Amino acid sequence: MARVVIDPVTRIEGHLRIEAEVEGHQVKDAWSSGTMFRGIELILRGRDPREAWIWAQRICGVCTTVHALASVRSVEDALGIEIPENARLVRNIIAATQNVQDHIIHFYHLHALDWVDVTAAVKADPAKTSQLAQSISEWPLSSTTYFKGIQDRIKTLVSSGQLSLFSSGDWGHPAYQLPPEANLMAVAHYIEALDLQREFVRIQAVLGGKNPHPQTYLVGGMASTIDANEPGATVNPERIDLMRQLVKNARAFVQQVYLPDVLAIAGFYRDWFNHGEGLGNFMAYGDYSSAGVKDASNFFIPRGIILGRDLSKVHPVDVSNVTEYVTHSWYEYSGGDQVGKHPAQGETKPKYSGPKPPYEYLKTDEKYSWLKSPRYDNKPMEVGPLARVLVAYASGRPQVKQSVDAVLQKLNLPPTALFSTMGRIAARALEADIMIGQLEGWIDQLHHNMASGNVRIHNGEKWNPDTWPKSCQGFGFHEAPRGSLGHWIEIENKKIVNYQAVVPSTWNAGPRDPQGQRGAYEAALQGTPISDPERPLEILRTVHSFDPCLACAVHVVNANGQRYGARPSPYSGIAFAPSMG
Ligand code: NFE
Ligand code: MG
Repeated sequence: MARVVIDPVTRIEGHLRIEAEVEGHQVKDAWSSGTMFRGIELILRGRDPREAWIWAQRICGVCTTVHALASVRSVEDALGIEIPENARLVRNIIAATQNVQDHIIHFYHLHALDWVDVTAAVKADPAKTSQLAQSISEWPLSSTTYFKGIQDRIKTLVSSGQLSLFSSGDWGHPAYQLPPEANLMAVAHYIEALDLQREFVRIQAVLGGKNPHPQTYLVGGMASTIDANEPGATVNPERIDLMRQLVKNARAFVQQVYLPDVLAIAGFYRDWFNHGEGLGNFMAYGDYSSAGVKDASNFFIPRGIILGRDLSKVHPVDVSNVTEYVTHSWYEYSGGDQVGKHPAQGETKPKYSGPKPPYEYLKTDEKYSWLKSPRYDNKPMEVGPLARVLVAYASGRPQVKQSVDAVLQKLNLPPTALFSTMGRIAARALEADIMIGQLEGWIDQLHHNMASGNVRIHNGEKWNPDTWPKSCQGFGFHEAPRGSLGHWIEIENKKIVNYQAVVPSTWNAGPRDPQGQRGAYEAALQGTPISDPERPLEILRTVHSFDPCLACAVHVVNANGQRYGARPSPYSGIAFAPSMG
């Protein structure tokens, strides 16, 4: 039995370490560890709840904005504030834009190179690449000359010996199975996606002033202005046109490039519908309301739980069943480390007890992560695009059923194939397509409201803290790109006394609980085939399929700037770890 360590895992946000026991070319067991402490929840204590979102939004620079939304919602829940329709629409548009942009970046820039061998693209025949591209899509950038131009750029990179952003990949690894032409096509789309995502996210600059981290949130609504006759308004006819155009371009890209690429890659890697299954429990808080966040029945993304891979039943979600354990996490709880605490009573008391660097392995039978272990009704849950798509599918949502069935039919696979590494990738692409279709509708509604003079966007009734109860608690949620996000706030004497965020990547990347139940990454890695233990590319495939964000998951480097656990990597992929968190 060999222990394989990947630290840091790259092409993610934040600091993740995976230890895996490999025997007979298969992962027997795995441990997921967040290796950096952060402490935004502590920074929030004692502050005015109306400014919590500004701080909370900085939990992450990748799923930018999602923590602002969950935060304002937690305060609105605590104070009983209803927001105007326009605020709901603007929030939906910002969030859906984030979701789609995040999914595109994830597939092309963070994940594709686990499947696409950039260096093999130099062997492709540009004419055959053109044929391949035209056989799967109408996308216009598909001529022989176009692909030849891309190939010449890659050849220049490869022959210079400096692969730039493609350096230190596992090029030539036996697990790469695409023909050279598919590699060339995918590299071309990797480059196109860089431009596309940058353009598309201008919607956030329109509605939020900037990206990342839009600045127009307010407890009670938004600070964006709507005025059909005002060139300086956030929303005016010109801005509506711009947003529509940006959505149209992105929609074409998602439908003619992203989805066909996912289908093509899935077709070459059918095996990966059999690997990376994981827990079989899935949860979605649901989101994107058409009538307020209190009643989940109006959510565009439905709420629900699927247990034990049973798609015949969708269980309700009651957030009072959420707890977090620290049995295997570098924290201590008053009352002992074996008990679970509901986030409303949650504590953030860091206590590192792992090995002093440099070290070889973590003490995985003790505490081994800065992430806590969230559980629902004491069960581990997978969250994210796959969970959302499965909940919607099992709930019988027609559009989702139709899209999922079409993909399964094309690939000749049963629904159970979705419980896999490739299932996560397919679900994310389907979700991007579904979300972008919905975006147009929300922009239309905003346009309609503007045209009919309905411009109210903020409810200021409870703005004055003198109107607040002496103490209150609230829960704010969002379906962030990586899954169900919850913020719990406790307000006393107009100040925050406790704040807890339980985020998607904590659900997925968290360690074992006191019962020894694995987190979602840990469970998904069991049984992963490993062709070369020195280069465990296959582990990255499954871990990356969750789109890890450890910055979110462990919500400020400690005061000494000390990093626990990080050491020179015995194995890492491509260095792309923007430390914006
Ligand atoms: Ni930093 Fe995030 C998302 C949140 S974490 S990326 O999506 O919340 O998983
Ligand atoms: Mg937390």
